[in-house]
Amino acid sequence: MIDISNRKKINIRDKKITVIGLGMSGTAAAILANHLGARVFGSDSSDDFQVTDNGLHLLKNHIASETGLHSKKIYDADLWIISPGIPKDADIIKKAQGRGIPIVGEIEFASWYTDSPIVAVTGSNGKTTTVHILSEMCQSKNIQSIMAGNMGIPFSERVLKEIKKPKQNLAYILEISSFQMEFVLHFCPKIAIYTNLSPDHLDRHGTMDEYVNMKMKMVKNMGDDGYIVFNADDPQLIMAVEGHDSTLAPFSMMRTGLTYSIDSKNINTLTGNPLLSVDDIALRGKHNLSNMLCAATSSSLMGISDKHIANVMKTFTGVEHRLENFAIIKDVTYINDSKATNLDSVSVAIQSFNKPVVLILGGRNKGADFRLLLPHIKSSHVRDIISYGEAGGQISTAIGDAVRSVQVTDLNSAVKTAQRLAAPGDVVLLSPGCASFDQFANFEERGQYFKTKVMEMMVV
Ligand code: UMA
Ligand code: ADP
Repeated sequence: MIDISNRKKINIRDKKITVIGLGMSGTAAAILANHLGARVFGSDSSDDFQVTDNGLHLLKNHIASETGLHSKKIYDADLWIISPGIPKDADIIKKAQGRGIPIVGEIEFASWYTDSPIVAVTGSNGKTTTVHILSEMCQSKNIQSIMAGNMGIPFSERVLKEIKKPKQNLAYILEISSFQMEFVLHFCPKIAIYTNLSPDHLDRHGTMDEYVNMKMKMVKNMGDDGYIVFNADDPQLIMAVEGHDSTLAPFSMMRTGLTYSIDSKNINTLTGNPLLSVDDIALRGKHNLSNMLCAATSSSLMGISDKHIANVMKTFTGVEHRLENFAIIKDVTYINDSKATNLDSVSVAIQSFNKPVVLILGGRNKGADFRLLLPHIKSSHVRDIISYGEAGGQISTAIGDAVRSVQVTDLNSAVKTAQRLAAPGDVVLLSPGCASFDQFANFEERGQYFKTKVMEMMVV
């Protein structure tokens, strides 16, 4: 076995490493471990096209792998690196633990091989948006910011790049999910950021407490030289960060006396000087204002000037699949919010419109109770709800007769129904509140499909 108790002394050369899961992160971790001289074996129980293709890619890099099963060979290892998609209570994990094999997640593994500062962003919603804003803000004369993590670029891939071409001024802006924190040991960001906390991924974590525990593992190794940037409008977060050794750097939409604060017109600096007018911020929505404050507070800790922060606020226009306004057809506005996979993100989406909304909800439920949406729906301009997919029945039952609703089988039928129900001036909003996996490979594919189906209507 490899002794992983001291991060600085971990040596994987000639050691046997099994990588479990050959998605994006497993594949990148296998290539990094191979580059560092380990004898790597990749294993994935699936034989789908992408996984098989990744196995072939490893083969080209002289890395052995298997797909479609986990054979006994996986236990012949000094260390396991696991992908975020594999839950810590999986049978294979328990067996490996029983045999004394040390297990680390892909983020933990990659973090051993860089000394560049890490800014780690987590939260239930707004992670990807904040990571993108923050990365733009940090990109400056003294810092080259590198995005990675849950936003879709494996950390291992970026670290390997750094190993091959070292640079002095790198800073990693990592998006971190609760899944990625299940197996961390030494991971220690310089700045840890919490955007907000609300129920999510309860199908995996079981309880809200367990979900929050995973999120808080991100700061467990940080000391008094670290900073925790957190949303001070979120009571659960205030409690969660209380008493930590690191310096607390709150951001808030309501409080004053912070690095940045908001009044009715402007975002102001700590000294009370206006940074910019709220109307000059390109990205719409109150939740995005919160994301901006979060990124600005963090950038300021990274030594970025107010002027540069304000410039990014003026020019950043958002990330695809997040309240993406992509078409106006016959005076109906179509919004793709496919990344809204929990109820909190649906709630902020529907509060963002002051026109009648035809809302499309559906997909695979991640353990949410859709009745919690009712008060938000009632206080919004939602006029119709179209539910579809695996969770369609549950959604339809939860909505009852709160607003007009109709259940259909799939997203294609949902688009056609929305087109029929929408009148000029309306908004058709795909903000599904569910995972995509019942009918799509991921939320990106679902969003693209939605946009394609809507655009096809233009030519009919
Ligand atoms: N598998 C096994 N054995 C098992 C169980 C699973 O071999 O017992 C295999 C599966 O067949 C699969 C692989 O393990 O091929 C698991 O891969 P993965 O799901 O970890 O997928 P990756 O492609 O590595 O993507 C992961 C993140 N996926 C998840 O957390 C589910 C990606 O986040 C992330 O972008 C990527 O790493 C980058 O490093 C996606 C996500 O949905 C976008 N994240 C969740 C979210 O944002 O809500 C947390
Ligand atoms: P994450 O990476 O945490 O999933 P994203 O930035 O991808 O966050 O946004 C996911 C969904 O949440 C989108 O529908 C987006 O409109 C919504 N959202 C973004 N920021 C926030 C926020 N601060 N609070 C609530 N919802 C948000």
